[in-house]
Amino acid sequence: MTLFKFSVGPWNVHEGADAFGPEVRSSISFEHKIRRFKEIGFSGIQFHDDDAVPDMNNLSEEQIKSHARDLKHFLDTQGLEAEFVAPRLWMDSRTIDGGFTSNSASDREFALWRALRSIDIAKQLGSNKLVLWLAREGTLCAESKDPVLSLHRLREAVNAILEYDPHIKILIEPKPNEPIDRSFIPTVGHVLGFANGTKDPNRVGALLESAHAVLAGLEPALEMAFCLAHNKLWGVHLNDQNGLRYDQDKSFGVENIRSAFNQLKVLIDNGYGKNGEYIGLDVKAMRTQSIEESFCHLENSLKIVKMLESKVNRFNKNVLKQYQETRNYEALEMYVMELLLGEK
Ligand code: XLS
Ligand code: MG
Repeated sequence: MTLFKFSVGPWNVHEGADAFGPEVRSSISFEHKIRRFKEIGFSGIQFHDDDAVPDMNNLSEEQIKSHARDLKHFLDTQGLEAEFVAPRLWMDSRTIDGGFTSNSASDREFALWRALRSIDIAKQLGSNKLVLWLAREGTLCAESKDPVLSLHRLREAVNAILEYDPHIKILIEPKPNEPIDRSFIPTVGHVLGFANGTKDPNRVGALLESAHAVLAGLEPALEMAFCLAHNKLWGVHLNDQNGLRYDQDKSFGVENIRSAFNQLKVLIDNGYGKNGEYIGLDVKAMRTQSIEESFCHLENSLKIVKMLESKVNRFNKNVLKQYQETRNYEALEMYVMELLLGEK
């Protein structure tokens, strides 16, 4: 039996706003969320920089660090650790047109400032992982940015981040679209290619989110496999997604249980977690959910992970071998179906 460590972010319990309607639940305090996460079975917390240090734009670098130290103390008292910090480069008026790839030099400077402060925060929290979800690093109007220049700008920013701290590892979380129309780094294949052009490719890897791979028309399990084959799968965000629609962040496995099974299978078969990697969940409650039930999607996702983990452990390698030898993949497929449907 594997002993995965699980992580989650405060944004995964939210007030229910979507692109077409305002908030429908009142806010739950940060401390309450963190305590509930622990009770539910999480041991790691994922942070955006301003989840960790609210109002950081108006604080000095020293104040930011000191706030982060207080947070570390709180996490310690709860027996939790910080998995990573990610600069939130999509909410500020200075990142409307992207951060690192904005056409405006002062906007790019702001984006780098936030990334470096995220490292300061991560270090105070005892983490060496910086996640870059490149939310607006792409275009709304295809001709608005020079795509080659933009990738050079992104590389410059990543190099500056690598230089700032010799121990920091950068996990790029790709997504093909939303909130932008087209992303400059849409898949983990792009991440790994891009990593090779940076100053220290050994410190630039990937975080794969299931839904983001589906949005790119790809199979999340194979995207994970691609990174694992390169020793570059440093984080995962398990969730689910109904095809090429808006980003749904559904509970893990609720749309495509076979794909969810294969995601866990590739992680377990390849020893994911042995270097301390977390199984992160990036799921959101439906808008219809009441505030009293606004942690259900997290409990459900964890339960589904564990149920599928036991299916992976029951997957019979001898049966597999036999069907591989006879090339009877119809039988293999039926075996998997029966396993998933509880007949094996
Ligand atoms: C959004 C992303 C985001 C990142 C963290 O689509 O998944 O939640 O995981 O910045
Ligand atoms: Mg994510």
